[in-house]
Amino acid sequence: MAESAQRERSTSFDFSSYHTLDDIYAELDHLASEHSFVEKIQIGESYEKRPLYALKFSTGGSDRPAIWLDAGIHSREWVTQASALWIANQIASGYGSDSSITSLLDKMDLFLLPVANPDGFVYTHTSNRMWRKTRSRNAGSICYGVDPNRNWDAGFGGPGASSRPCSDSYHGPSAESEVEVKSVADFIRDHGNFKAFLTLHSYSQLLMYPYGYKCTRPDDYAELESLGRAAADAIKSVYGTTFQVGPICSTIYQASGGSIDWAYDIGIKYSFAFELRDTGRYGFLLPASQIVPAATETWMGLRKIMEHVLEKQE
Ligand code: INF
Ligand code: ZN
Repeated sequence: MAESAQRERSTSFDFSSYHTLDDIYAELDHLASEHSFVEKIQIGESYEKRPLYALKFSTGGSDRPAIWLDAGIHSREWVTQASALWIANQIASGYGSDSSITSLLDKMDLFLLPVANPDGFVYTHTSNRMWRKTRSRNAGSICYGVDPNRNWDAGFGGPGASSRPCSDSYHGPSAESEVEVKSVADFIRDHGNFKAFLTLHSYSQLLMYPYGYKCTRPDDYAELESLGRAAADAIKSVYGTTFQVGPICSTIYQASGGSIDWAYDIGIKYSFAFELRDTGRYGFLLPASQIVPAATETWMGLRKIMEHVLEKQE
């Protein structure tokens, strides 16, 4: 592993294949070492004591308004961790040459957590490719894990989550019971100046905004809907891939305890969840050949949202 990591560092990272957690973390080190404005930070650690490493992109002051982007909260959704890495490289190499990235980073910080559920991710490599949840032990049950996208303090335990530990949408014993969730929630609360919370899932090709825990429209419905449509148009402009836009509840189903609902309710207006490729042909087993295309089109949508967020700061 160390030898391949070393080789990885000396040669360029292959963004067109899926990687282990160790190789992903080695690439974070590589990006941080190559760029003065990129720093690897530790957000916390997982249930099985793995570090939660994120990249901080910051070209200036300490308390700048910030954008959050995470991937891999559901461990089997491999195209999301891979896309996050590719996007991290785009941002790192784009500062100073790409006008949109440069103007964004001249005014705002960006935090990118490529593997939000490392224990689950390792488990998909070693034991069960289709694992979705965390790997925490559930008292009184033989079943492991909590759905980290049902564990946030937003309509927690309401309709659209299961109270059964063996369910793939088990909400857990209490909100933020999962250390992976609490670590991110604490980080966001402590930072206090996030303007956008963006999270990558797969699959279905959707671009969603709150709410999932209830089926009423958010106060910023009109702005989020029009921004979502603009982002979906940007996605489509690359390869023609169509993303459906709308609130979680009416776009797919009611789902309580989700991350973007929590972010929105603490005041982070620009909270979106992306469901990347595809629509079911390969599903979670998206071929590695589609990583870069999926990441490229997603990045076009993310840029559109980030440009809007920046515009609203100025
Ligand atoms: N998404 C669904 C889920 O059950 C829907 C969703 C997405 C709910 C975003 C809330 C927020 O969590 C996925 N996609 O699992 O991978
Ligand atoms: Zn998911």
